[in-house]
Amino acid sequence: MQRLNQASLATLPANITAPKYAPVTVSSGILHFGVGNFHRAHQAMYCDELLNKGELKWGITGVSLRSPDMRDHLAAQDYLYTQATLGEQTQYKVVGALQHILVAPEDPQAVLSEVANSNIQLITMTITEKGYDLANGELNGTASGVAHDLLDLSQPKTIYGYIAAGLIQRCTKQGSKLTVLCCDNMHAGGEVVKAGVMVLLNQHSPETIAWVDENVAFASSMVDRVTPATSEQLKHDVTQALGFVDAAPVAAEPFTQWIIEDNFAGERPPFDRVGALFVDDITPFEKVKLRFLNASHSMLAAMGYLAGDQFIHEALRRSVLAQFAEQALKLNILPVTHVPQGMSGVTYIDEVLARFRNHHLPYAVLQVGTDSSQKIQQRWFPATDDALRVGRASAYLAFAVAAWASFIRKALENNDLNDPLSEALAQSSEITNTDTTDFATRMHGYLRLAGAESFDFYSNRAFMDRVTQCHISIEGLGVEQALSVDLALSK
Ligand code: CS2
Repeated sequence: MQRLNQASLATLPANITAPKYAPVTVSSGILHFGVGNFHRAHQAMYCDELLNKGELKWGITGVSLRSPDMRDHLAAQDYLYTQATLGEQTQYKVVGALQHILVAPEDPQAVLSEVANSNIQLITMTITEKGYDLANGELNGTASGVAHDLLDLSQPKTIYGYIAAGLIQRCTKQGSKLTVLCCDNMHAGGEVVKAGVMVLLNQHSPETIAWVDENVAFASSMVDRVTPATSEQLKHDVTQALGFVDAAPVAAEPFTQWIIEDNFAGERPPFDRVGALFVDDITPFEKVKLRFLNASHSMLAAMGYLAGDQFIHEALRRSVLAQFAEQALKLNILPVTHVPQGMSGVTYIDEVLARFRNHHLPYAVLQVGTDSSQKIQQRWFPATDDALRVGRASAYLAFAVAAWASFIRKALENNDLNDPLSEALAQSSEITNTDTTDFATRMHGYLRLAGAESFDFYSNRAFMDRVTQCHISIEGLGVEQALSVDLALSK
């Protein structure tokens, strides 16, 4: 069978949606770092719709910061790929928004030239939490990439390095204004990126800073669409449906949402024409997403793994876990979380859990469990501090933290842990006895690595004692049984 490419568009079956625009007419106004599945099923879909509406300058040049794999797959099919929407019905759409992919380690200068290119009005990124190299919420100057970029910016290693070095060139050329927009599940991602870029500019080119202040905006956004890793089954199904081989299709749920901080310096792509929302204050939207959707995802991932589930929807079939997730959000997190006007917290929570039940779109607990040391500091810790500060209930959050510690221990034991800190976590795991002090020591070790020391709950004796008790109970009884006997949860 032939490979999907431009020539195949003319002969696709009628039920497959294809680009309405001619690819040669499209130019890239966007440079995107991190061309993974999430980007391809989210932002690229919004761009694809813009292109369909004749907004032809919002094609995307992608940058892979590490692996050439995505470039290799997509270059062989003219950067076209299929997005499968998996719900009650299945829909296939061939997407043409990606124009090209640069692999940064192969040619760092090509990436810098794009950052400096005045046709690029918007730089976006989905590089996952660990891509930001933070420690306790601050730029980690000892992380190898950051340390490298602090010494030498000629061949950057980090997102901060690529943007800073590219901005130095853009400033020298007196290039056009530009917006840098974070599209990861991060609190105040725009500010995080700005802070890192400024550290590097201070070090290497302080004279560029005034130009950046004047010409570059750093913005945040709330992104949402459940997008699993591509399975062999999906490749097979897509190839059957198209009649052409697609080596890199991507599946996603029907739901999609993108709320963008309206803080642009360059031209603002009209994403509001295709369903995105521009808002002045992004913070409440970020909080709601992280504290409800991502928080419960991480809870279900840890607890589902402990119960023996492979997928999130399976964990939700266990009534104790389903009830836990719902109550944790409604009883512990909602009371301390400001929900934007016009939005109902309870409805949002119910809808999120209904989306997670979508069995047409299996989402692996180990995918959510990936990099959990970087995720829970965004998803659970701020709400936990808020609950303790105002004396509200926090028993579910304590149980979740304890379950996470058990998840780390068990995943290490099974060789399942995929985490940038897995070596350090493994060292913290080495306890000889199994009395309460040892359990507590191990758990504190894990939590320190996950950045807990910069949160108040970590020094709250009563809360941490409770976490330890829950951890011991989970280790002894298993997660479901531990939940059923945990009296504090019924209070
Ligand atoms: C998930 C997210 O894998 C994970 O950690 O919680 O990727 C989640 O699916 C998306 O944020 C949904 O928008």
